[in-house]
Amino acid sequence: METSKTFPSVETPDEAYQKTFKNCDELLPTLPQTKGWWSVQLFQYHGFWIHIFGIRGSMLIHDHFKPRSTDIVVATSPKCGTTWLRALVFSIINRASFDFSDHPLRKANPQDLVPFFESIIHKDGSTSFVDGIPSPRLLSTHLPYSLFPTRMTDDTSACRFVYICRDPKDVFVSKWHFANKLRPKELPPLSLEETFDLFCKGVSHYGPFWDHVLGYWKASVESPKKVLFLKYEDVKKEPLGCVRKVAEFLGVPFTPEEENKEIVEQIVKLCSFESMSNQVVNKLDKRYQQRPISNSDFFRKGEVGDWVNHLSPQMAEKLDQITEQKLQDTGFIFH
Ligand code: PAP
Repeated sequence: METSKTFPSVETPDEAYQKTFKNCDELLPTLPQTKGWWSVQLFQYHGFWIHIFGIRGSMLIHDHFKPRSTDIVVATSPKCGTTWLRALVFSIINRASFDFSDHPLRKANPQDLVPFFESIIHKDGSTSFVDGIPSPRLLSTHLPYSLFPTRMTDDTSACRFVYICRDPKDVFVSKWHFANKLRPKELPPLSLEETFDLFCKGVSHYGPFWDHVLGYWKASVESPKKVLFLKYEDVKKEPLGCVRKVAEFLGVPFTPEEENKEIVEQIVKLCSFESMSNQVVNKLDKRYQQRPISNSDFFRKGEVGDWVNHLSPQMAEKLDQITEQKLQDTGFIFH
């Protein structure tokens, strides 16, 4: 007893890290729960439906992550263009380091080049892995903006977020296809109608979708130097302009020499759906990857407006109405 008074026990970083795991385990049973679209359970955490991994990741980031001014976080609600934005940001930041004909994006899926933040923060049972990534660190997340600690989101810290959103009708269709791929074969397939109902109620991974979008939208209006807000449809329509905008936002605008060498055009081409979905690495099946999800599952159609092939006019109208209502007085519109 006397000894501990004289020499108060100092927590090692790993002990503190384990404490967060414990706190998370204690918290989970107290949260509202529901079945996810595939096998994982979702918990309602600070207003969002998130699986255990995401909540634990968020708590670890909150308690232990040491941001750097050079950190870049690619943020999305699932199926809004995560894979595409990861590829674009990676190639913008590393454009001087690689030849386009022998580029890392031709050998690796973007998720291996821009790792999932709430997942790698778990790696190796301490923060050593994430601390060891050289600057500038490129990280990807599905976490809502409100779940990041203020040391990352307040204006004084220079770490930046690039967010992409997408028409919820296309997001829903993309998510539904993806969930059916991931769903264990023993379970019946998810019907479009049943899943649509859940999506409208906000019950989907990292949902409600609209709250996720609005969190980043408001932050981008309040802090335009911290959060860049993009739309999938705009990037499809004006990819060159969007790539220039991202580079400028990240403090690495294209020089006249780079423009002359058509570097922007090469980035757009390399990251296009056609190019990426045809790379051998992105055709790999999960059986070869030791992962629950295949690289190929991240490439389906890559189009704007595919919802017309799946949703009835009534379903589309319902989603549009919810969107209009949720976005009322926010200054944000999808189109
Ligand atoms: P994630 O959030 O689960 O990581 P994400 O990459 O956002 O997934 O979603 C995949 C969607 O982006 C798919 O849309 P679809 O189902 O409507 O087809 C996928 O086809 C599309 N996608 C992937 N890569 C690209 C790309 N390079 N350009 C445009 N769309 C893409």
